[in-house]
Amino acid sequence: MAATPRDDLRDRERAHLFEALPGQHLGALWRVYANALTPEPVKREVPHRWAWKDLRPLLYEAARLVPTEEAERRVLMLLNPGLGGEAAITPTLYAGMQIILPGEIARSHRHTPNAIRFIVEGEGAFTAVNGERTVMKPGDFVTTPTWVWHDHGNESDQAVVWLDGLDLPLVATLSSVFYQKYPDIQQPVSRPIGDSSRRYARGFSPARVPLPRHYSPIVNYPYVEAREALATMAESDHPDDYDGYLLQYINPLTGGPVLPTMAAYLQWIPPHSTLKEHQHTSAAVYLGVEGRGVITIDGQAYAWEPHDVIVVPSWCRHQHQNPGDEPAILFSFTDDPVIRALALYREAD
Ligand code: 1HN
Repeated sequence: MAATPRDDLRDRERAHLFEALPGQHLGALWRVYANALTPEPVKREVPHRWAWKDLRPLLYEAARLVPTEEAERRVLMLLNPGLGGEAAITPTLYAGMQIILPGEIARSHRHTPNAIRFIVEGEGAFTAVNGERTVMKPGDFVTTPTWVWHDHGNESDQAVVWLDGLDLPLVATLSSVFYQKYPDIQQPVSRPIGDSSRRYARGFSPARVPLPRHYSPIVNYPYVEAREALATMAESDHPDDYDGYLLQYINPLTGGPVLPTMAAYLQWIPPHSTLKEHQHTSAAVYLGVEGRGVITIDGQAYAWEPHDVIVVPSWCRHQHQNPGDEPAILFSFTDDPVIRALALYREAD
């Protein structure tokens, strides 16, 4: 049908309207509706692997060139290639590799983002959390919850490297980042080594004292203990279809995740196994610990070795494989508690 003069007039008036909107910080929903409401998640973040053999030399070079006096934390951030250089590995999670040399101190501070660490190599550095120092070994899992004073030091004779995981992108999106420096470089030691484990990690908890329950009171979950739990499961249980043997680090006060925003796991993929593929709305950051394996993400295979990091974004189909003769052990942290708290958790196979 030919356009009538009336249609022409309306088109010109519409064009005027659309031009007037941006100047008033207004927008026409109907023109972007299909972008905003998609049948399934549309994401900027992509799957990616950071190979330890490529990352390691750059981290040690950073350690040689930049002292901790210049860098409050000497960290190479793992930047998701889809997120345009934002300090984020997914829209909710941050990850980085931190190195601390013998004699160095990473000064004391506190912030609202929660943090976890998983020790990659080297032994004998400590993290101090609320007056308690914990000396860290490879495979140890350490928590520094929201707003607790924390600093690191290395009184050993070797470099120590760990993976940092934070909920910083989420906390920043929620406009809730607060940060303070401790008045001194290090916080004073006010509790003995092992204090929190002896109080909380053995099936007891001090009674008649108010305890914050939204995060785990345990500072260090030693690798030997987590590995022993997994080996015990692998000896007696049937593996899970998707995750093999999956052990969660828990807050003993609730039985739930260690932190309000992040869950952490150690996982055992049995030798010669191909697990089932699935997808879910929580995102995961994996770190190879022992053995070798493959994570296939949306059809692309990412082989991993110890200390490689692989990100599986939300709603990506993924599948674990261990073609080798030895168990393949992976550490991971996820934003699962956030997704579940908001009733957004979905899973499909
Ligand atoms: C932080 O405080 C640490 O305490 C590591 O070791 C990484 C990344 C962003 C913001 C704060 C640490 C961090 C961080």
